[in-house]
Amino acid sequence: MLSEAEADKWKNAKVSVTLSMPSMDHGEVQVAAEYMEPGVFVAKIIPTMIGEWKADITLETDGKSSTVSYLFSAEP
Ligand SMILES: [Cu+2]
Repeated sequence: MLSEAEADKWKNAKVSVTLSMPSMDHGEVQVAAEYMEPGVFVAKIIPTMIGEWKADITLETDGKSSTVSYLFSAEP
């Protein structure tokens, strides 16, 4: 079980997802992820093009932020 303080920390965390295409230069799409439960956030984004995309997922909590990047391919 999480303590109340730990649970609050998750509820107050901010998670956002930024999508871009590394091989193209048409900018980024940023979406805030919605809190579901501790450790679980959901963001729904529809890539606008077929091809290789990069998702930068940023977690902000206690004034600190960390980012992880994923590469994925959008297919029809
Ligand atoms: Cu593109």
